[in-house]
Amino acid sequence: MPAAKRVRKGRFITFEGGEGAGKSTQVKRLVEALAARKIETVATREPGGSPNAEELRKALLAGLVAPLGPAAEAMIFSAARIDHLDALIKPALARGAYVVCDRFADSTRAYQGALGKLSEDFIDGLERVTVGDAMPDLTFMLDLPAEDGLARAGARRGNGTVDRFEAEKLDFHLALRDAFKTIAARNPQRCVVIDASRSADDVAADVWRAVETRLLGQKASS
Ligand code: T5A
Repeated sequence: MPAAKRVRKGRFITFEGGEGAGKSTQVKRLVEALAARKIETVATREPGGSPNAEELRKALLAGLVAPLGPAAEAMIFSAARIDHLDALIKPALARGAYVVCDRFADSTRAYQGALGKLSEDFIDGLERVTVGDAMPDLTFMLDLPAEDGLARAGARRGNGTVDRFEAEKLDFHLALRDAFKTIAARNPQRCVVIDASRSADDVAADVWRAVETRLLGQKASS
């Protein structure tokens, strides 16, 4: 007998982009807008989002996995993702909630895949076994010049220490922007590129328009 088709009652939305692009700000804004419509919404983030994945986040952002190379780093980000999906994302979607996540699999494809020079086959395979059919319904790529994003992240951090990825050189962040744009161009049905150099209000308005057009009012798909 064929396996029963998984029914996704909720909707899965992710925000992607470089450092300081405004992802956390927009996750909060979207959650507030959905809550105002009385839609159950779960805000979460990667790496992290579940207790086990938050432990792995500490090691990843402290740079403890970096010496093992980008392939190992991609696998640890993916291990955290498996737990996050099982413990939080899939149960929330199954009960009909909207899940809004700050970074997801596209970050592995951009940071470890494109910037770490891993092969597309490696990343495709890893994504398939990690995420399977749980890819987002809608992904916002917040796009702005790398220098501006790093300046925003720096201003917010104040005198605190930079994490493993913020510490990379400017060339890394310039290439990262291109990597996210490439992902968006290859997945136009899922990804919306938003000019994130504008005010948070303008960005939030574009995000909401896309959510209304692409998700609200549609019937949940399988
Ligand atoms: N990573 C992650 C991988 O390498 N592989 C993976 O698979 C995954 C999942 C996570 C790191 O891990 C890497 C990528 C990352 O380097 P993190 O601490 O979660 O690290 O950091 P980021 O995701 O980069 O998030 P940041 O906190 O740096 O930036 P955000 O969330 O994009 O930006 P936000 O909203 O915090 O805003 C930054 C500042 O700018 C202001 C805010 O008030 C804040 O002060 N701001 C604006 N200012 C002007 N105009 C706007 N429109 C603004 N929007 C926000």
